[in-house]
Order: sequence, then C-alpha cells, then structure tokens
Amino acid sequence: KTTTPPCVFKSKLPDIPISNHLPLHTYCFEHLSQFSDRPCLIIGSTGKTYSFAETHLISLKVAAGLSNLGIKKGDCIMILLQNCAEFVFSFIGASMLGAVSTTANPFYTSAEVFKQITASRAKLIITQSQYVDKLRDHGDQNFPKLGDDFVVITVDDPPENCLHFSVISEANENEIPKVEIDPDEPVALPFSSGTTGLPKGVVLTHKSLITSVAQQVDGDNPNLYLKPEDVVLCVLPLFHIFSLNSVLLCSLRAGSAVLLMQKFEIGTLLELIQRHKVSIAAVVPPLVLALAKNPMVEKFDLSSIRVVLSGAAPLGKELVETLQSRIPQAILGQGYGMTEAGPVLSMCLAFAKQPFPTKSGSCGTVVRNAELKVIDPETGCSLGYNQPGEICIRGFQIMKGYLNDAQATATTIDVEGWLHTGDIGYVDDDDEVFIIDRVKELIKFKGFQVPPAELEALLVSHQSIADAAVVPQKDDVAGEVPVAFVVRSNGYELTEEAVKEFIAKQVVFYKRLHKVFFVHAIPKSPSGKILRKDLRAKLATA
Ligand code: AYL
Repeated sequence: KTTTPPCVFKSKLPDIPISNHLPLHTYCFEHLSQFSDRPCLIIGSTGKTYSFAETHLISLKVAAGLSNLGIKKGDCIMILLQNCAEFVFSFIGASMLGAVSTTANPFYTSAEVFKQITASRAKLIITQSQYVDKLRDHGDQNFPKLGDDFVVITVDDPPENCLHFSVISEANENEIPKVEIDPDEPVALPFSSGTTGLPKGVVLTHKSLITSVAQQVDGDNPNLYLKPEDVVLCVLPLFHIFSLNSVLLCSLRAGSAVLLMQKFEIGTLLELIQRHKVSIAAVVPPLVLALAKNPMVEKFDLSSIRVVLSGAAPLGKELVETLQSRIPQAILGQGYGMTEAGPVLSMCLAFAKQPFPTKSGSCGTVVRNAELKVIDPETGCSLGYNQPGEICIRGFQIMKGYLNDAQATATTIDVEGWLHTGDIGYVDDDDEVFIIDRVKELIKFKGFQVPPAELEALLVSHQSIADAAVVPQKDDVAGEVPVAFVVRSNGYELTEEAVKEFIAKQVVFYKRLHKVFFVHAIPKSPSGKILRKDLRAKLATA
C-alpha cells in the first residue's frame, strides 16, 4: 500500500462540520435542552448528583462570582483541586467570562506550584484548605503573594485570608458581564514540558478544544460514541488534559454522566463501577494492570462496562488480553494524545458508533478533520505505510503555542503548521497508529510527566554536584521511572541516599529519583546537549 507524497494519513471517518466558532462552554452545553434533567456530575464519595441544568446554572453563578472578585476576560485562574464538582463549575465558569484556567496537581510542592502561578500570572486560585499552606509566603521577594497578588478560594472551610467557594457559587447569574469571545482566545492553560526543557504553559483556545472534542464525539458516526445513558468514570485527575478533555468535556457535549472520584483506590473504584453501572472507563496503563490482576476484581460485577479507553502511556498487549478475559463484553482500546496536540491525535475506531475492526496494541487511527504524517527524523521527509518515524499532526485542535515562548513554539510547530510530537511510530496497512519509542526527553511515570530538565536543574543547584543527567528506566508498574547520572564536585562526599532525598523534598512524588549513578562525566554532543540515548543504553546493560 502506498500513499501519494507527501504521505498524509487521514481518518477512515469522513470530515465533519465543527462548530468551532463558538465559545467552549456554549459548545459543550449546546444540546443542554435534550438532557437538562439527566445526571451530569455524580460525586462518588457521597452519591450526590448534579443535573445538566444544575451544572450549567452553578457554572453561570461561578462566572458571575469570579467577575465580582475582579476576574475579567483574558485573566487566568488556577484550579488546584482533586476531582470534584467545584473543579467543573470553576473551569466552565471561567470560560463563560472569557477567562483562562490553568490546572495544577494539588500534590505539587510549594515550589512547583509557585512556578506555575508565576508563569501563568494566575490572579485567583481555587483549592482545598489543606493545600493553602503551599500558597503562603516563602520569604522570596520575587514570588507573588497571597492576598496582594492573588486571591484564594477554598471548596471547604476557608483558612485565614481565604474565601469560601460559596462566595462565587452563590452569586447572581444575571450579573455576568457581556463578553465577546473570539475562538482563537485561550480557555485552558495546562503545563507540559513537550519535547524538551522545563514545563511550559500550553495555550489551548476555545477553537482547539472544541475541535478536539468534536473529533471524538461529534458526527453521525462519532469516533468515541458516548450516549446520554452512559456513565463515564472520572478517576484520572481533571488537572491532566486526558481527563479534562476526553472525560469531562466529551461527556458534557454528549450528555453522558460523569462519575467523579477524588483519588484512586481499587476497592472504592470497583464498588462505584458496580453501584453506578459505569459504562465508559478512561484509564492509564497502571489502572489496566490493577483491573487485570487484582484479585478483588473477581468479587464485583463489572458487566456494565462497554468501553475501556487507555491513554497517556504505552499499554502492553498481554495486559489487554488479561483484562479482556475479565470483562469479555467490553471494547478495549487506546487513545494517543499529547497536551500540545489538543490533546488527541488518534483514537481506537472500535469505539465508533459503527465500529471498525482494530488490533490490540494499536493507538487507534488519526482523528477526523486532521492530518497525520510520519517523518524521517534525520531528513524530515514524510514516510509511507509501515515505516517508523516521528509522528506529526496538523489541524485546528492543536495548541496555539507555548505561553510567552516563541522559540519553544517554533521548534514544536513548524511553518507549515505541523506539530512534532517527539514520538516514534508508524501507520499500518489498516491505518492504525503504533507508537514504538519516544525520542523526546520526557519521562512518563504512570502517565504523569517527569521533565528531566527540571530534575537536572535541581541537581546542579546542589553544591556537591558538578553535572547531572536524568533519563527514564523501564519499570513494570509505573512504565518508566526517573534515574540520575551524577558527577560529584571535586573533593565532595555524596551518597545516593542524600541525592534522592535532596530531590524528594522539592518535587511531587512521581518525580522522585529511583536510582543515582555516580559517573566521572556526562556524555554530551559537541554543542553541549546531553547524549540521553547513550545513557539509556548504559542503563539497559547495567
Ligand atoms: P501528555 N501510547 C503510548 N504513548 C502515549 C500514549 C499512548 N496511547 N498516549 C500518550 N503517550 C505519550 O502531554 C506520548 O509520548 O499527554 C505522548 O507524546 O502528558 C505523551 O505521552 C504526551 O503526554 C486521550 C488519550 C489524551 C490520551 C491523552 C494523552 C494525554 C497525555 C486524551 O483520549
């Protein structure tokens, strides 16, 4: 099979008209009247349910409340929450004002959160009281200050100098200012390190997110067929784009109920799947592992599950087969995404309303209304079927660019509009995408991003460390874990434990180093770039 140069791959589904001229919230609730009384959000821990009409109304109130607190179009708010209804109201409410939400992991250390507050210039932070200490003064003059530079709202009892969420959620929805929203204006600002360097703000516009959601759930034959009767599991964190987009926004658009879980615990998860008859489960490979192998699974009725969508990291074939034998009625498949790509590049076509046959191990087929190509990393020439190379994607769904970083944007999106993923894969004869390697720096721990550059910067800030490099090591449970190669400064004593501890106290749990190797020098190219491939090879033989 051949393609005509320049070998562009398309979906097997036809392109469709997409309403990407609308603001995101208008698009998501466009069909509200068809299912206004149906459950929209179900709180796992309490069983409390918000209908679509209620969810829409509370979001309007939050928009008015944010506006009363001075949030205007173009301003940024930070959502620092585990999964909960307030996350949804805040995100949608901000969108209604033309404001932008930056989402962050509440488990981040104070230093990690402050980097994102500073970069995004968030004026208001919505969180839980237990995380407020991380937002307090650090004695660092350059850091923004609680109260002076940003307001803090908590969804539970507010500590000193913070406001309660009811201040915004009980505002008068008629007080929302009239705003004109241009489709090319930002609505979400997740952070990602992309193919290289430190985490950067990824500017996702109304148009990009609508396009991405439509590519998944719109059309007569949607790629990811969601119905109003579906109950969609939301256990993956909403601060990550996988859950925000493919679970929340897709469900809002399609009229499906979203079952919100604060955190993953296998017993609770199984119990909730059974009780609420979850039909769609969005998961990451470690969760597939738990569902496939944990003996507790046998005790629960999981027959309601019709679709398991795995994404964010490579999924082993054997694991899929083991899980399939436990839930034979379900369709198991993958989505492949990248925050910068809006995020979905490809999705399993067995999830379609009129499904296609698919192969285990594939990451799906490129989404509709988009173009995918595979290029030779050396020459940049596009390759045909079955030839591995770097995956590139083009379409209205991709990010506008990195926040205040034209250079990083230019190295990621080329002049023809192709976004370069740093992933190596190929498209087979049936148009299915297979990811086989990653050429970018990024390490993925259970689907979470671990940017090596961030850990390297911390390492070399240690007085006894002269140079350092961080690379991924394969791990059965997490997929990959970060390990470091460290050059000690002349004459300094330094143990592996000391290095690990030095990092552990500065970063969220999944960025912790699992091993430290002391070396005499870090291999580098003549231009000074760390030769990560060499280090990875060294690990493989270690
Ligand atoms: P980020 N198989 C292998 N690697 C994957 C896969 C997959 N199915 N999905 C993502 N990755 C890797 O920005 C790949 O290296 O976004 C990719 O460049 O945290 C990187 O993870 C991007 O990491 C979906 C399904 C979103 C998946 C996503 C992924 C979002 C992860 C929506 O429906």
